[in-house]
Parts: sequence; C-alpha cells; structure tokens
Amino acid sequence: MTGMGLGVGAVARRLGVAPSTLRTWERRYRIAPSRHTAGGHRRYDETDVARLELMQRLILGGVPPEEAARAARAAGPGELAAPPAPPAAAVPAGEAPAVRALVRAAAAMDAAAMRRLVRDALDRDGVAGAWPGLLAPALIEIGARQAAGGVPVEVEHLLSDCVLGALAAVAAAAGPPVTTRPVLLACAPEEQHSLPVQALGAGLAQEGLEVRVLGARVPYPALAGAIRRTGPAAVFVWSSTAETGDPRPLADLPGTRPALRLIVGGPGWADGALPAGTRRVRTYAGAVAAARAALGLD
Ligand code: B12
Repeated sequence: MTGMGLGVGAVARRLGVAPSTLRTWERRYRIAPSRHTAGGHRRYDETDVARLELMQRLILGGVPPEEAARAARAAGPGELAAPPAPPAAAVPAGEAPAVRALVRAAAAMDAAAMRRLVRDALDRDGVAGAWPGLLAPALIEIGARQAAGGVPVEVEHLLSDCVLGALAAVAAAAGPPVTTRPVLLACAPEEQHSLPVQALGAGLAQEGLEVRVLGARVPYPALAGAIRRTGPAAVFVWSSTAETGDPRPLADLPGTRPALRLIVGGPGWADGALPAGTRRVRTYAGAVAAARAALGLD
C-alpha cells in the first residue's frame, strides 16, 4: 500500500465486494476511511482496510451488519491484525481467485458484485470458459456450504438467480444460428436444477447452434411433444439428483428421421440403465462436443 492509501475501487477488489457496498457501509454503519484526498476521494490505510475485513468476516460468520460494524469500530490493533476466518468465509485455498471472489460476494449477498464478476467472466471467456472455470465451481462450493450449514439457502437462490440472469442475456445476444436442426435441452421431470441446461443452451447459442431450452421440470410427454414438433438433431436431458434420474422413460421418447442423438448429463442418472445408444456426458465440454457431433459439425 502506498503512503497515499488505497482508493475505494482497490479496497472493493481486495474484499471481493462492489465499491457501492463500501459506500453503503460508510453511510449506514459509519465504517469510514480515515482520510480523503484534497479532491474529496476516499483513502483507506492499512487499519481502515483491516477494519473492513473484520467487518466482512463477522458478517460472513452470521453477525448482523450493525453489530459487525460496532465490533469493527471498537477493535484494537491486536484484533485487527489476527484474521482467523470463520468457516463461512473460508474458501478452499485451491480455488481460483475469481471463484473465491464470487463465493465471497455470494456469501455476503452482494448482488452488484456478483453480477459484475459473472458478467465480466462471461464477456471475457464466453460460456465455454466461464461455466467450467467460474460459475460451476462457485455453485458447487456454495451448495456444499449450504448443505453444511455454512451459508443460508437464500445465498444459493441469489447466486442462481444472478447466474441465470447473466446466461439469459448471453442467449439473447447470440447471433443467428448457423445450423437448422435444433438441439433440445430439458431437465428431467421434477428436476429443478435448470442452471446447467441454461448454461449449455446459452453456450451452444453462442457457438451458433439452433437451440430450444425447455428449462426445469419437463414432463416426458412434454419433451416427446417438443421432439415431434421440432425434429431435433440431439436431445439433452439433465438430472442433478437420483430422485429425478430414472432412465427408464427415456426409452419411450419418440424417434426422428434422421435419428436424433439422446444425450444425458448430471450426477442424478443411474449408470448402466440408460437406453441403448444414449450418450452420457460428464462435463460441459463433453456435452458441447456430443451436441456438435450429432449435428455433424466436428
Ligand atoms: C443452485 C442449486 C439449487 C437451486 C437451483 C436453481 C436452478 N434454477 O438451477 C435451488 C435452490 C432451486 C435448488 C433446489 C434444491 N436443491 Co439444489 N443445488 C444447487 C447447487 C448449488 C447448484 C446446482 C447446479 O447447477 N449444479 C450443476 C453443477 C454446477 O454441479 P454438479 O452437477 O455437481 O457438477 C459436476 C458435474 O455435473 C460436472 N458438470 C458441471 N457443470 C456441468 C454442465 C454440463 C452440461 C455437464 C454435462 C456436466 C457438468 O462437473 C462437476 C464436477 O464433476 C447444487 C450443488 C451442486 N453440486 O450441484 C445443489 C444441489 C444439487 N441441491 C441439492 C438439493 C438437496 C436440493 C433440494 C432437494 C433442496 C430441498 N430440500 O428443497 C431442492 C430441490 C431439488 C429438485 N427437486 O430439483 C443437493 C443434491 C444432493 C443429492 N445428491 O441428492 C445439492 C448437490 C446440494 C448439496 N451439496 O447437498 N438447488
């Protein structure tokens, strides 16, 4: 840190929050930098940053913001210097910095920072890079924390909504498709985990494939109807949990001419019981490759 201290943007990046969050904390909870430049810009020194980090750690640990701010304001040098992160704030050290930042922002329910991190990654890396590199690992980490009681379920809902919104924007901005036979994407009946299907749909659209995304909880008769009406080259069905991964009804889906390729993905499918000719894919890239192969693109 220079003698001038850090500006609000640099501190926000360090904490993985939006700059507006720091301004809100200052306004609402009176956690302010000790100095301002002659032009009135905020300047945070090491102690100011340590105070903010303590406030954030307490909030992530479940302390209400007002109380966290009071404790951070009152903290002496010893408390500010020792940063044993509470379990909720600990992101496995192996995670990429971007994943850590998104998980932190999600745990703090900082929607503005989440949207910025998600949108930047999608702009920079496309869905093919951002889903496996950032979005899926962050979702898995938040899911694991939620299951362990580390974060409340509303965090999972907010992160899902933020990712779904960003993926919808990508799909809407995709150029005209270069293929004609569509790829149909659906969740298995009663399967609410639609994120992978939305990610794959947006990613395939970004690659110029014609897609039809049917979303969450698609009953098999509805999927059958969509197959008859659209004559897809490939049908992708997602199941996240064993409750929705019964493969038997897949055998009764109608065929098309030329024949469609049935692809299944997600940890819910029971191995071994899939209808003959069904392709099971285990990664995002594997799903893209299977869809492209069904269209004769590779
Ligand atoms: C977001 C989320 C939700 C959101 C879904 C929002 C939405 N529109 O999608 C909401 C809040 C609605 C939700 C609800 C529920 N959820 Co939920 N949820 C999740 C979470 C955090 C992410 C889901 C997701 O997108 N997964 C996809 C990717 C990111 O994860 P993955 O499948 O593990 O990824 C692996 C592979 O599949 C592959 N991969 C990754 N991406 C892709 C993409 C493609 C195309 C392919 C082929 C492969 C692939 O790589 C990974 C490593 O191997 C997961 C955590 C998790 N690990 O999945 C829990 C999770 C799936 N949910 C879980 C549960 C229990 C539920 C509920 C039953 C909770 C409840 N009691 O109500 C309900 C309802 C379930 C239902 N009937 O559908 C459990 C399932 C446990 C189990 N094995 O049965 C999980 C695993 C959380 C946990 N750790 O316990 N959930």
